[in-house]
Amino acid sequence: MSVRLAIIGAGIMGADHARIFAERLPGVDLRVICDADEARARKIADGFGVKDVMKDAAAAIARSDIDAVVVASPDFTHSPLSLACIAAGKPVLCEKPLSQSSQECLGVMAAEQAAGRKLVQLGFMRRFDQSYVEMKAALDNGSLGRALMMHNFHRNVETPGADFTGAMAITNSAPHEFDVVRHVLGTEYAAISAFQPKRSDARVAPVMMVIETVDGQLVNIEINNNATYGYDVRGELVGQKASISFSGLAYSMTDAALSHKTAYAADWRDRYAEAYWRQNKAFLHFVQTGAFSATASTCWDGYAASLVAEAGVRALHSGQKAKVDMINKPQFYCAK
Ligand code: ISE
Repeated sequence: MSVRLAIIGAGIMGADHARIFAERLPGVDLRVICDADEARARKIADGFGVKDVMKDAAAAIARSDIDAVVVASPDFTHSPLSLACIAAGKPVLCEKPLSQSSQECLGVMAAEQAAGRKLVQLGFMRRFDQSYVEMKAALDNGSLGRALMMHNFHRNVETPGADFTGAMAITNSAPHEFDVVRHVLGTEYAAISAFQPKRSDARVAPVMMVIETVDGQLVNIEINNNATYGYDVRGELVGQKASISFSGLAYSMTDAALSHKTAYAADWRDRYAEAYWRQNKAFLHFVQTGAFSATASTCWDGYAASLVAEAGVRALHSGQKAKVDMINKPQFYCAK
């Protein structure tokens, strides 16, 4: 039986999810594209042979011929729409972040626990990227020894708008690192510091963060939303015995004029194409079998990312190290 799917949000990520489900994942009947801007929804629907477009997300979620939902609308809608999916008993693949408010994340966690089963898979796709898969495996199989430090660079060509701020680098971009670093290290965070260098123009400067884990490891994260030259994500995990690192993906290299060149992706969709596909495949499997992926992020992970982001913004604004005070992990989220 095909999974009858609705996608809410017809922006960059809604379009990308539609393409992945329509072209790369058999077993999906993509029925509805929903967006407040109907013309935008229609454009995607026509591109992938989807019959229905809708403007009302709640009505799309409630449809009796929809089994599962993808939420790819603006960040502030993620948590209310996830709550609507939980109330309807429908699995949802919700784009990151679950919410920019840890309090709101707790509300979604409470609703999910009351429903008695996991329904929200959070779209932190980097967990499925081969670079992090290999990094985690190297740590888990003991070849690195104890993890000491993890270095992370995350650079975008430019901000989506001129109103992008340093705080937004922490709440919108850094959650990928906040999530995947916890996942790779298998730990939680204790404190965060955040700083910005000065640019010579009015564009938002990079944000440099240092996180201390509860196990005494150090993690640094550079978010540069105006790197200009390309989409570039790098990482290195330094262990007591060895270190493992990764940089961009390159399928080809050009040697010419006394130089050696590889290209950068323009944004995250190309760089993480395989990770998105693996993530969405895991979601489909979850909808079909009820088995929640052991790799995927839950609402608990969404809460953890949002809590450290809030502390990061406090640290950036105050210039002081901020503590990350988590609630105890509910038993519900302990076994996947
Ligand atoms: C964007 O919202 C994403 O989620 C991308 O994956 C990330 O690389 C980018 O920095 C964010 O702004």
